[in-house]
Amino acid sequence: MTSVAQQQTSATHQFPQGFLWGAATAAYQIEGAVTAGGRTPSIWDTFSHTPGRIAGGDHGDVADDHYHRFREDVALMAELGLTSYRFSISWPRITPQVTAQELGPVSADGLAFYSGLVDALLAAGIAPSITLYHWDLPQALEDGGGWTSRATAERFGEYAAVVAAALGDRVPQFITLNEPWCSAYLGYASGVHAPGRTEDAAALAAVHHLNLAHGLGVAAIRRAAPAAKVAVTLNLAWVCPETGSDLDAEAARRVDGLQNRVFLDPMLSGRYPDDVQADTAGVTDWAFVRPGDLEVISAPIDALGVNYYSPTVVRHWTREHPKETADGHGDGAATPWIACDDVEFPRQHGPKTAMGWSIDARGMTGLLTRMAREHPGLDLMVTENGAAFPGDEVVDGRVADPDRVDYLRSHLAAVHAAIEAGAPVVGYYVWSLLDNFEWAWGYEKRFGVVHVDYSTLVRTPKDSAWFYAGVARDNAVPVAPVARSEP
Ligand code: IFM
Repeated sequence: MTSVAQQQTSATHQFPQGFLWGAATAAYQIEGAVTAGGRTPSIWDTFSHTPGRIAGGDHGDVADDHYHRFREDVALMAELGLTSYRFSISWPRITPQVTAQELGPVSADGLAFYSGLVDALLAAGIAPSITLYHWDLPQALEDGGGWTSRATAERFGEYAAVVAAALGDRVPQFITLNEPWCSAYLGYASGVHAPGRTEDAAALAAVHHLNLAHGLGVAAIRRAAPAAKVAVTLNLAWVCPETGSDLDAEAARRVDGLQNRVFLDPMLSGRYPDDVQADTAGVTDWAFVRPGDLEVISAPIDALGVNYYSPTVVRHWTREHPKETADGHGDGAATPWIACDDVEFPRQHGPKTAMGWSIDARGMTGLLTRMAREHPGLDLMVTENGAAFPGDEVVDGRVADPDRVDYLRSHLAAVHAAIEAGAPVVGYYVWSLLDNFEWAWGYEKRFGVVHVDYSTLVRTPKDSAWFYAGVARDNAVPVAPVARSEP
C-alpha cells in the first residue's frame, strides 16, 4: 500500500504552460574584466577599492570572470534547462566617456560583448532578459552629482536608447532598473553601498531621479525596440507590524511608504504618496519633482519584477531600550530609514540565512497577491529569490546544499499559491546563477545555485541547481516530503 508520505512526496505544484524558469545575475557581481574594451570605473569599482568598505577587502576586478567565460556559463544554463536568463549591462562598458553633460561615444567593444552573449543565449534556446541598471553607475556621473542630479536620469534615458537600438531586435524583455530602493537609500542615506553617502535629502532626490530614469528608459526602449516588453524590478517589502497596535500599524505605514509606495505609486499611478511627502517634509520640499515628470515616470509598462527574500517585521520604538535595527541591510554609519525615528526592526527568532535574513515564504505569496490586487492588468515576475547559506563546499565533485533546496522549494510553492489565488505571475528567476560578489559582503556570502571556486574559477552545480533543473523540466515544484506517518 502506498503510504500518505509517499503520495505527498510525489505530488507536485504544476505551473502554467510557458512559465519562464530563469536565473539572474548582475554585471559587476560576475563579469570581472573591469578595464576590457575600454570600460571605465563605476561607483562600485571606486567603492570596493576604498579601504574598509567591503568585507575582506574584496572587489569585482575578476569576480567570476564571466566576461571571458560566458559561453561556459550559457552552456551550464542550457544543461540545467533554463528558459530565460536575466543579466545586467555594465553602463561604463557602453559609454565609457559619459559625463553629466553628454553621453559621449558608444563603445563598439562594449556592445559586442553583450551582443555575443545575447546570440549565445538565443542559440541555446534561452530568452535574454536585460536589466539596464544594476547599480554600477559610471563614476564620472557620480562626480557630477550621481542620482541626486537630474542629469543622471537624462543620460540614463540616452544610454537606454543605445542599448535597446543595438539589442532590441533579439531581446524580448528589458528591465529599466534593479531595486532603486538600494541605489537611493543604501547608496545615499546609510552609505553601505556605493557611492557611500549619508545625506537623507540626497537619498530622496535620488529616489525621484531613479524614478525619472525609469520613465525616460521606458520611453527610449519603446521607441528603439517596439516589440520588446518593458519592466522594472523592485525589492518590495512584505511589511509585518509586530502586533495589531495602532502604533505598530503606523510604523508599518512609514516603511511601506518608503520602500514600496514611493516607487510603485509614481510608476504605476502617476503620483507620489501624500503621506510619504508629509513624513519627509522636514528633510526635503520635493522641489526636484518638476512639472511633467510624473507623466514620464508613469508611462505604461508590461510587467513588474518583484524581488523577495525575507519578511520585514516592524514595530513602534518605545525608546525604552536601544533601537533594534535588524532590517537585513547591514549596519552603516547612518540608517536608510528616513523620517523613521520611531520605527524599529526587531530581531526575529526562527530560521535565518547566512545574511541573517529570516525565512518566511508567506511573504512571497503576500506580495504577489497584493500587487495583483492593487495593480490589475500587469504581469508579474519574480525577478530574484534565493538564499546564501554557510558551508557550500565541493566534496567529490558535489555540493550538498539542502537548506537552499528547502528555501527554493518553499518559495516556489509560495509563488504557486499566488498563481492559484489569481496573481498573473509569468516567470521566476533564481538569485543567483553563480556564487558572486555580494556587494558590501564580498565573496563570503554565496547565493549561487552553481558554486564558484574563486581560486580556479571552476563552476560546480550545487544540489539546488539540479533540484531547480528538475523544476524547470517538469514545470512543477515537488510538494515538500513529510515525515512518514503510517506503515
Ligand atoms: O546580490 C543581490 C542583488 O544584487 C540584488 N538583490 C539582492 C541580492 C542579494 O543580496
